[in-house]
Amino acid sequence: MPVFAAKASGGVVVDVDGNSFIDLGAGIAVLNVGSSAPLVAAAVAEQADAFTHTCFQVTPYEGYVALAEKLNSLVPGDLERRSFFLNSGAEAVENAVKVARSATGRQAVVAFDHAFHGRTLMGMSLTAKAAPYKRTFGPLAPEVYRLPYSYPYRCSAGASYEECGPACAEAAITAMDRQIGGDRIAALVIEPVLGEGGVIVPGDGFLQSLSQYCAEHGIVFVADEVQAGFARTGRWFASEHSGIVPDIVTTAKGLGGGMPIAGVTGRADLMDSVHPGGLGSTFGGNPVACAAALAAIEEVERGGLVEKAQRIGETFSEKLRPLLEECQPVGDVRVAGAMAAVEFVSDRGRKTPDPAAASRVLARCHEEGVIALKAGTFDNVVRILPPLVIGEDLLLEGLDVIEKAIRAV
Ligand code: PLZ
Repeated sequence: MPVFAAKASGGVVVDVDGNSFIDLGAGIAVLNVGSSAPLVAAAVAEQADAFTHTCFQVTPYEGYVALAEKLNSLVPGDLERRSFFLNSGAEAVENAVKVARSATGRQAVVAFDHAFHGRTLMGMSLTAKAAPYKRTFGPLAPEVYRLPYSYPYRCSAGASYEECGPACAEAAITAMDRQIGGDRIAALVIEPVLGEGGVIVPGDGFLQSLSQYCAEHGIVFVADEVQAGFARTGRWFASEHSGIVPDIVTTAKGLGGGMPIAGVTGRADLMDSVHPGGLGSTFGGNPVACAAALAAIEEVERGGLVEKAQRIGETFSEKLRPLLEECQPVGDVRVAGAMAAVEFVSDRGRKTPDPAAASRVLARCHEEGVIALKAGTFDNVVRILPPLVIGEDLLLEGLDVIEKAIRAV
């Protein structure tokens, strides 16, 4: 948007000309605790006053250790865990793959249709969409295999909404068995809810079957929780909805309360298997970013933001689901807690993607002062990701604008 930010708080961005915008994008799912959360702002100021950097692998500091312990206890499952920190989601995914390869002595990595995992070499190789992410940037990393993701609205196995989960899991498992070889696969990297792919919630049973296959074949199951994690979907981690226990969880975005930090939290035996000095980063787990992350976790806990995300999801469903009945270009409405999407089609029967409709809706929202985001492999999805601290009135006001824009289109 041609809008330069001057100040932001509580779900409102004020630009340099004094215009206010309702923020339903949260800086792409980063500002879960808001753009100027009091505990985060205070922790950043206090840490910056004490010291801004040492490099953890030169002279360590307590904030890093405290954050690692906190994440170890927060990720799903009752396993002994280790965490280390980097600067971006892409780096977290890269490092999860390094750990998995080193721990298993295998090379193949499995990723899924419609996935987004970052813009570094391994990140873009794991990412599904060619343009704009891979075009002109090759060659890509070898030994990356792509399998179907359960996308119930467009099930690639041709199954119904209810049957898509088991059908796509079977297709993916057959491909792992027959085309790659389960014993060659180091890691399966998957978003438990697709973010950039268009807020796609996989069908029941999909993640469970894949997780079980990984356990049986010694494959490291990496849940990329960069976008769907950190309370966004109404649980601390989106993996919890299906009851799976990932071997490694990657985090970023919401983790730092707006400061750049990413985490790799994995099973202790996998993480400890890597040789000393094999993993590292100058800035990773920067003390100011660690202080911000600890404060952001406290904001989520004190503010009841996990429950708040569930309530936002209910509001989304009430406001957006009726559009499915009433508006011809709306093909699908998806809600995962405080993560929602409206998918546009020009022909409901054929489900022909209508990217122009999504663009028109977004342009209208922007004109009316609401920030929302584009998503989807076909560029035909409007994605809504408010800060979890947003007030109910403001959220409804923003959703009214989106609803009117959809009806107008
Ligand atoms: N994994 C699941 O959603 C980042 C991309 C913004 P970084 N998504 C926003 C853009 O256009 O580059 C993302 C994600 C998932 C990894 C990443 C990568 O995180 O912090 O952007 O590197």
